[in-house]
Amino acid sequence: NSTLKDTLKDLVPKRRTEFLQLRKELANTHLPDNDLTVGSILGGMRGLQLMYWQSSTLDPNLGIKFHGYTIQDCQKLLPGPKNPNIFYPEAMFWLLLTGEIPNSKQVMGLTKQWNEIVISNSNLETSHLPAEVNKLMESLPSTMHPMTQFAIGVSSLSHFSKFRDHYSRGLNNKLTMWEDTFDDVMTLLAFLPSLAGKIYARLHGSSTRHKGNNKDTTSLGEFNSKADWAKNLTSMLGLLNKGNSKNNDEDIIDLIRLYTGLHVDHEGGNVSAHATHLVGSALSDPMLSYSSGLLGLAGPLHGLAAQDVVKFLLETQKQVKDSTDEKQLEDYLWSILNNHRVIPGYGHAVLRREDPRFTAMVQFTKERQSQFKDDPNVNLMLLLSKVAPRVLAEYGKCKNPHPNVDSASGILFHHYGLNHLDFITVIFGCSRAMGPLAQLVWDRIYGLPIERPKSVDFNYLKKFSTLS
Ligand code: AMX
Repeated sequence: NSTLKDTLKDLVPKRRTEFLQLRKELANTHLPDNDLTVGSILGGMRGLQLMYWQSSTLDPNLGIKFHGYTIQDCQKLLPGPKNPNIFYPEAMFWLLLTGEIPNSKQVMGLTKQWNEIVISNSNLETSHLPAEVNKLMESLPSTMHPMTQFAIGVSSLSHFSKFRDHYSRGLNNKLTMWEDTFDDVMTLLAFLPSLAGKIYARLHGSSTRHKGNNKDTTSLGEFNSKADWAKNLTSMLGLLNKGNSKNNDEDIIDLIRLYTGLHVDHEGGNVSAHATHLVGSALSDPMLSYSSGLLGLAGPLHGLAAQDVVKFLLETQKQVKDSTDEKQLEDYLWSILNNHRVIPGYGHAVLRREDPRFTAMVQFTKERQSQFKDDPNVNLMLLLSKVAPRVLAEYGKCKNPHPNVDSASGILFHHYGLNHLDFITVIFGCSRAMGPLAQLVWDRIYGLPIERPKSVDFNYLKKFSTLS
């Protein structure tokens, strides 16, 4: 009379032991007619060149390159506000799609197009979202994780997908469907700041309307049809005019511009990009495709690490008597590792050096030292980036002991008043949309096929091992 779970529980110890034995025994074994080893099939396909990606490649030692341009190149070459090293994310999207560095006029034109999409497709009486999406978002429990709300909001925009509509009516064909994909991608990117603003406002439980009428819960700040995408995102999160004289509005906008410009793409194999590409390969529309990417970004080993890092830093402040003392920090890190937990914000599946995106975020703090010098959490983040690699290298397990992309960003948002830590990954999701969605346009241009790898089962693998 045992239940399904009890039956499974009985099976687990034997099956797990067999599986681990098989994985060890066959690590270097090639299956018939297969160039891959069993080790790579069972090891997350690490390092296998299995995908085509148009816009970016990740060099384990140099970091990400967008059409050959490093992050430093982009900081120098892409149009942005006057402030050094800052560029508009719109400029990065242009580069991702075309491989060309746009000029300022082209970037301003793109911003204008996105803002017009928002204005002309929203019911401005209630929000800067289509009325149906706004209604749906209002119906979600405000306690639901922001990333779940975000993925629901993005998939609901599929209701307005030109690609889906034309496909169902037989109006597009293989040669032209990239254009509908492109138009949907523009719609989706245009609405991301309003959607993020909506979710953030609802987290606060109360909110004000953009025109001062507080019966609606649109966003905590204004949408400005003349502002760039990142400025509107910052504003709609209510991060402007916080009244703290030390924190200049222009700096927080620049942080969001830099962050959302840098996190757009990290070649194709990471979970959010791969999920978008995989789902898109079934000709699901861009909204459904990217919604699946967001659900992957919501995993703690991927994008959620950003919020985990901030929680970890705040917890470290509580647990360690003096967080400026390297020895105390080292001991604390060892206690984490000895409890079989990971140190969030360190390590990477592909990179084998400090993440250049982390370097760029740290550079941002150095350029504004007077603002950050008295923030104990930012100082802890900086000190940990020296201590943790030493500890992780001695620990000896992880292939890359250096800080990754998520190590610095969250605590900088926190510094500027973003106080709902669960929300941090939503900002990552606004940025990450650009790379996988640019790829989706190219998937359609090239007519790439549906992805359908072959899988193998336990009984088949067993034949090649001593378990048979
Ligand atoms: N702390 C403790 N242990 C770590 C570690 C860390 N920061 N990074 C890796 N390890 C461990 C792994 O858990 C693994 O242990 P196991 O053999 O017991 O399973 C071992 O070291 C080998 O791992 P690896 O080959 O170096 O890394 P991976 O490709 O399996 O995983 C990653 C990569 C990012 C998931 C891992 O480094 C990790 O968990 N880091 C902490 C979470 C994090 O910062 N994620 C954000 C990544 C960036 C992003 O996608 N946003």
